Amino acid sequence: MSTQLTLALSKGRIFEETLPLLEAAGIRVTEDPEKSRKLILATNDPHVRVIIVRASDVPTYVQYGAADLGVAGKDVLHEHGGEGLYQPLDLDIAKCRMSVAVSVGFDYANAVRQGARLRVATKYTETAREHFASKGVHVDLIKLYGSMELAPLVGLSDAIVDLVSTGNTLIANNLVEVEHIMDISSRLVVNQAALKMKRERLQPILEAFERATKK
Ligand code: PRT
Ligand code: MG
Repeated sequence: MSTQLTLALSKGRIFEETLPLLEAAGIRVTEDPEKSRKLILATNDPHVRVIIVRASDVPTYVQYGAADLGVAGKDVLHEHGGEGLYQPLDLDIAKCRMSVAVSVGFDYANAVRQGARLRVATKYTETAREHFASKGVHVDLIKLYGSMELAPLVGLSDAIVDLVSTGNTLIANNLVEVEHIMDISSRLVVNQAALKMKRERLQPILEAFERATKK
């Protein structure tokens, strides 16, 4: 069986937190993405390679079959929509929460009560749209690609929708969390065609990940 498997990961926390799961499947990545500029990394298993892509691009690579499997946050999957993806496992890694935050001193509850139209800056426009629609809050969404925390400080928006982990970034920028939208962790995603065509190669990895996740 000469089938190759390609695993899509993003640098940073997802890569770091996926390593122990790979280890449980007997797979060791033999290069460090923080040191190497290579985007395709070899492993000790000649049938498995790792590609390094932006976190928000992982579902796209897997959807189109350029990667057979990948690891992506629920935040990213929710925005992508999950088309063409099989999501067999919540890996319980890279955990955080998605929240609404405003500047200290902005009376969010009152603004909502008064039916004010809120300007909300976020990278997560789909999730934000759904959240505010479900609450009946009228919003103008402003799409940003990073550093959402800055938006309320310079008057770009009244609120942000962003990920919060320790809460230190909010504190450092005089922001407060006013609503919890959802808990976030990362999931294993598998290309639906690969699941059928490469089942023999994929199955042991899925099983090892599942065992390691339950520990
Ligand atoms: O950084 P880049 O623009 O390339 O992409 P990315 O930010 O999407 O990737 P990365 O690697 O930073 O995050 C990958 C995944 O990790 C995300 O999709 C989430 O599912 C998950 N994750 C877990 C987080 C965090 N925790 C997190 N704290 N992603 C981002 N953050 C950021 C957050 O956006 C905020 O700016 O960290 C800051 C808040 O952290 P605290 O600890 O100060 O609250
Ligand atoms: Mg980041």
